[in-house]
Amino acid sequence: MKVKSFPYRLYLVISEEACTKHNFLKVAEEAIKGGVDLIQLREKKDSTSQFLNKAVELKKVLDRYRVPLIINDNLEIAIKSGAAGIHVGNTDLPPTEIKKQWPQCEILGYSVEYLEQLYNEQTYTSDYLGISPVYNTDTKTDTITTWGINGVQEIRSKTKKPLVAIGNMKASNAQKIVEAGADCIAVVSAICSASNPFKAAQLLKQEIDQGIKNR
Ligand code: TZP
Ligand code: MG
Repeated sequence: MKVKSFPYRLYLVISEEACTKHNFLKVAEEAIKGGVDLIQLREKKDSTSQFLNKAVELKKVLDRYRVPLIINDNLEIAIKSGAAGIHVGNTDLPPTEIKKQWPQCEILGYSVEYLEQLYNEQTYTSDYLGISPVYNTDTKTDTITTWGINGVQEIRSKTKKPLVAIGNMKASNAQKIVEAGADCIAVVSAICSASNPFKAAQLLKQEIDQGIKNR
C-alpha cells in the first residue's frame, strides 16, 4: 500500500500490555474510528515470533482502514510484517542504516532527545521527528530531556520536519502543544487504557484540530 506523507495528526503507539481494558486489536479499531490516522506497534518484551504475530494481526485490521503500520525499533519485523515504516530512538539502528537495508521504507520516525540531533544526518534522513518526551510519563521512564512547551517551540523554530509530540499527551494538553508547533500527537495510555478508546481518540482529535485552527 502506498501511504500518504505527513501530516498525520493522531498517532496511537500500542502494545498489548498497555491495553488494560480491551483486546489490543479492538482498541486499535475503535481508535481509528475515533480519529487515529497512524499506529505504531511497540512491544519491548516480546520474542521475535510473538512480536511478528501481533504485527501481522494488527496490520490486517489497519489495512481495512488504510491506516499505516509503524514498527518500533525492529527492522526485521517491520519488513516481514509488511509495515509501512519504522520508528527508532537515538540509540537504535540509525535512520541512514535503515534506508540502506530497507529502501522501500515509507515512513521513518526518529526520536529527538538532544537539540544537537537536529543537525545530524539521521534527522535529515527521517520523515518525522518524535519530541520525546514532552512531559514525563510512567509509560517510558528511561528518557533524557523533558521538552515541555518551550522545548516544542524551540524544536519547531529549528526544523521544518514534521513533529510528533509524545509523553503524557492527553486531551487536556494536546491543543497547546499543537499551537506550540507539533504537527501530530502520539499517545499510549490516553487511548490504550481508556474505557472507551473511540471516545478518547475523538476527544484528542477535536483538541488537535482546534490547535491547528488556532495557529
Ligand atoms: N516515547 C517517549 S514517551 C513514550 C514513548 C514511547 C511513552 C508515551 O506514553 P504515554 O502513556 O502516552 O505517556
Ligand atoms: Mg530504543
